[in-house]
Amino acid sequence: MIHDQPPAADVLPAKGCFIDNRWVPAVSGQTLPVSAPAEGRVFAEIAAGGREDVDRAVAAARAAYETGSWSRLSATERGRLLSRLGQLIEANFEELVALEARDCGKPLATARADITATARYFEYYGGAADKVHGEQIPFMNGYYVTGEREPLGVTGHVIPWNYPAQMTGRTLGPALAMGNATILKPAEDACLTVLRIAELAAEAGFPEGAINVVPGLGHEAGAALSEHPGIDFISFTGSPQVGTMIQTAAARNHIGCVLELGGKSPQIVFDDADFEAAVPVIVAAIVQNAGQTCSAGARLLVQRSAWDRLIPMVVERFAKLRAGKPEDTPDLGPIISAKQRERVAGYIASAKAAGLPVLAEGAVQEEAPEGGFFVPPVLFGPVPRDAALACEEVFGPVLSALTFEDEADALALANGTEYGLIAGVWTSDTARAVRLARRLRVGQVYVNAYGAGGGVELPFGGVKKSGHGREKGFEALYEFSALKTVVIKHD
Ligand code: TXE
Repeated sequence: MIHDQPPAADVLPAKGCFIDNRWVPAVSGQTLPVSAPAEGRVFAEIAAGGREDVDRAVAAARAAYETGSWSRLSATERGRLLSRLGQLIEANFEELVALEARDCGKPLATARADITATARYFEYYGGAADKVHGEQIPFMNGYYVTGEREPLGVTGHVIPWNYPAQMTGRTLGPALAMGNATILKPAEDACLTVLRIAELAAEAGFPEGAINVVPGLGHEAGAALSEHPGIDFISFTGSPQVGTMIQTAAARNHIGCVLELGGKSPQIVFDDADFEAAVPVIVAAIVQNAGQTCSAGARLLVQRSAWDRLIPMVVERFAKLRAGKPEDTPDLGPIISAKQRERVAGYIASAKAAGLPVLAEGAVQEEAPEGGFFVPPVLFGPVPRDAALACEEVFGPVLSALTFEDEADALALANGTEYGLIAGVWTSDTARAVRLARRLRVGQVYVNAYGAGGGVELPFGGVKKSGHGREKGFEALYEFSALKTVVIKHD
């Protein structure tokens, strides 16, 4: 739905596209409505950016890169600006929390954790900017050889709606730290904090063109950015289907990309595990952000000999879960949109129709607004290995419990989906934990813990259909830079 009429009085008006540190309306003059998921009604509008807006943003970033207004600032100066942005995010904490909670429907506690992490991303990459050292390479006598890390140039970033603020810090932080000029296409379903962070970046003193944001639809602004011949690299987080398009476009332009495409991550529980410690983490890892987390622990793999002891503990906790609106301290919020709610509810309905046993079902709080996009959380089990719920990403609060016999079976089951993002192993046998950590085909393994993506410092990304490349941690600084070898003959 595209608007070209002024918004209603209680609807936040569109700010525009953020190009060269200024808000400019989309060239088309059109806007998009944004719904508050807990209320099920439009509460804001954003610019409907398109091809021409992306052209302008790429030109602005290219200028910041080529003139050196951004790319040739010293690494220390870039780091200071990133740290200042982190401080401004903290200074505007409550405003950003309220905006993120309303835009995504997240419980306030989750929004607080998200904005804290967002500030931390800028702080971390601010500190890291001048600590990426080159190297000196031993070579033939008479030669002095160095390997130097250079920015890639102009980087494109397409992010989803599940963690708009965090994802902005995660992807822009390392790209900017290395001296790239950036264009971000946030998701049309939720991006108000992203737009606010762009304003704060201008306030922090980032030069024009270093950070540009073009909101809009995926097949318009997103496609225009990913296909643009003026970008040098693209980072994408979203669905595997769109990931394929992004990588295809990148291949046509002969540029690199990093893709983070979700998962069906397992929590593997052996009969020697500490169940008391495991159960709260297992439940939290599927209801965090209403299950709309790429690294949600969506498969609970339970050793057959542990099933009768573990499952009642999970059921007891799961049945108490309540979905509700951000202010009512619910265990989980709504799904992001009517479309995504249909998708999640569709998985639940098909599983029930196929006769999959429901072990526990949570509820929606009575105070939750009528039109909100709520789905009560459901625990299914035992789920057959070939069921859709055992293999496909639902992206909602649906936990599938499956059984396994022994370590070899657990490994085969855990590695047996098309995805490979993260995994949790619960056991008191350290040798077994190490063997599994080495053999699980994923990007992160947690032992007796589960991080749902983990901290800012931990490199993150997948294998197989979960994508490739790494963001977060120091590794992202290498992802957003290129190594240049310089050979100097001195004798
Ligand atoms: O994703 P899309 P959707 C998975 C999850 C979810 C499913 C669909 O399983 O149920 O994907 O979600 C932009 N060219 N994940 O439809 O469409 C879009 O505007 C360029 C997992 O929301 O991939 C948005 O900014 N860009 C995931 C971003 O891509 C395009 C998080 C993601 O949207 C585009 C989200 C195009 N042609 C969904 N089409 C994770 N890994 O965390 C869309 N976009």
